[in-house]
Amino acid sequence: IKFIYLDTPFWRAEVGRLALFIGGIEFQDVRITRDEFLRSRKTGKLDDGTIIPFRQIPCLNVDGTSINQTAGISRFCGKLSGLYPLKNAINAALIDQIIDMATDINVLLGPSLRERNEENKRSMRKKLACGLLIKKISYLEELLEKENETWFVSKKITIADIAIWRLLGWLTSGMIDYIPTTLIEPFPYLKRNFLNVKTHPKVAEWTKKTYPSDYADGNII
Ligand SMILES: N[C@@H](CCC(=O)N[C@@H](CS)C(=O)NCC(=O)O)C(=O)O
Repeated sequence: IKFIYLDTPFWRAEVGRLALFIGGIEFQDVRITRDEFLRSRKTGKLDDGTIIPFRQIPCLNVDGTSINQTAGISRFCGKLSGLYPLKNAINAALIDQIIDMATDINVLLGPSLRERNEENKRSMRKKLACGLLIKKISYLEELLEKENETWFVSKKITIADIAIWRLLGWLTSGMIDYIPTTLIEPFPYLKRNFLNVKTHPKVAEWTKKTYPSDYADGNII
């Protein structure tokens, strides 16, 4: 298995990479440069010829077959590693709704990530941070609070928890200007979920071996 993405701990890639790592599944952690990514967007291939079907990343290559789309890749890696149910359809759907919510939240940021005018960017992000973005995050808090739960589904870590951990880590990292690092301060359940993922022994082992010690994993304490 080859897992293809940029050299960053972005949620779209970390869900699959970490699931494989936690499950002890051997894989090649292929981290391409931005230049190679831009070339692949034109050609539909990496420099070594690996196909990128939708010219997007992450991309998984399994025995020569290339697969795009974060949610499907995450499920595939989760199934191999025991972090996504093989038989329990309801729990599977409950995990799916979280992964798709991570996508929705990510997509909310899209326009401001592409905006070049600093003032426009500031006003778009300020609006998000006290509008739709915080609303959607509060719905995630509601899910955990309603069940008085630490984990999103099935009382143990799944790909849903990993996705939200990295997404919130990214949002609160201070790397996205005008999105406050205190964004999830009002949400005790999400904070507990975040810290539980972060301190999970295999997650801690992965971040220690993969990233520098000053890696921006989010400002949640
Ligand atoms: N729907 C895709 C979107 C992935 C995506 O937006 N990836 C970015 C890099 S983080 C990308 O490849 N953008 C180029 C494009 O969408 O054409 C997924 O869920 O994986």
